[in-house]
Amino acid sequence: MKMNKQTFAGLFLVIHFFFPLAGRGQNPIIRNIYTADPSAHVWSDGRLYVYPSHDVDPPRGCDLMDKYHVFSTDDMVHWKDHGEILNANDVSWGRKEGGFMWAPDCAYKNGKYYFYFPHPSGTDWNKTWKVGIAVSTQPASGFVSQGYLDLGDDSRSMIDPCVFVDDDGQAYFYYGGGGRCVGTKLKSNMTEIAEPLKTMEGLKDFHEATWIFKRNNVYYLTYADNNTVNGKGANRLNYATSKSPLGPWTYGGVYLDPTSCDTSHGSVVEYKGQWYAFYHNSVLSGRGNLRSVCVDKLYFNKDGSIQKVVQTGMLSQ
Ligand code: FUB
Repeated sequence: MKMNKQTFAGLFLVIHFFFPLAGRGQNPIIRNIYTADPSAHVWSDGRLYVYPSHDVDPPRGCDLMDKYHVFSTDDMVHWKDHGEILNANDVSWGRKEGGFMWAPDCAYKNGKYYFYFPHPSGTDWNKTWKVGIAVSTQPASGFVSQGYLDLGDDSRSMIDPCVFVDDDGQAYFYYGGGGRCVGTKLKSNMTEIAEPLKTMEGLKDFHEATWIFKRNNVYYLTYADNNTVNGKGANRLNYATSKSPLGPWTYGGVYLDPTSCDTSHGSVVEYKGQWYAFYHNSVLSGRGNLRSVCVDKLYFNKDGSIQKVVQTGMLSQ
């Protein structure tokens, strides 16, 4: 079929109206809004979904982060922005001033997607954290805020929930703060913990950003440390391994060097036979609190140890 310029332009607009593209493969992969703290999952429709948090321009620390978008791809090149799935205004129990929608995660069980997000319930945000839950039957729309996990008093300074569903269907919940990472089993309703929270032993210099994945029957726990360079935050991503999802863990080392942000936060996932490390940097904005999600290939050595990720996103600095 022959196309004149007008037909081509019309087709381009129609395609982009129905399939808005957030990025086209080069790091940072998401360029239409600022995003951080990517949690990546592959769901049964064969697409890879990223659940990040959203940095607001101009930033005030991480205070103004007020909503979540979801992104997906089927080729690691073209990224679709599915739009906003949850806003601080939707959270009935949340602090009245809003903001502080920090690093989330999503899990799938029995036909439902469970979206877990840290959010304070009070004005004194740093002492009132809770882990909210929103549920949907779709991976990137229709989420309805449901309340929060009952995690006891300990939870008030804990952030960055991570939910890992093992091959046998058992789900595990993790989060952290104050130098401590804790985890436990979730009940099959995905909204209650089944046992008391347990400290994850064996981690070195844990700060935040827990992520769990499994490879060759080995569990990996990745997290951000407290690293500084010249007195400035320059967190790195570390990993530890275990034969059990709740540890004890054997420290493995740093797999992602500082990314140009003071914070670091990532996830690791296998897609179409290749392992990937998701993380954020600040190369688009030049500002540590206006972050952008990146992805690079991740490689393992024969003994299961993780090779240092080559950050191709840094090339565009
Ligand atoms: O994005 C807000 C907070 O910064 C996250 O919860 C932490 O992991 C850090 O990336």
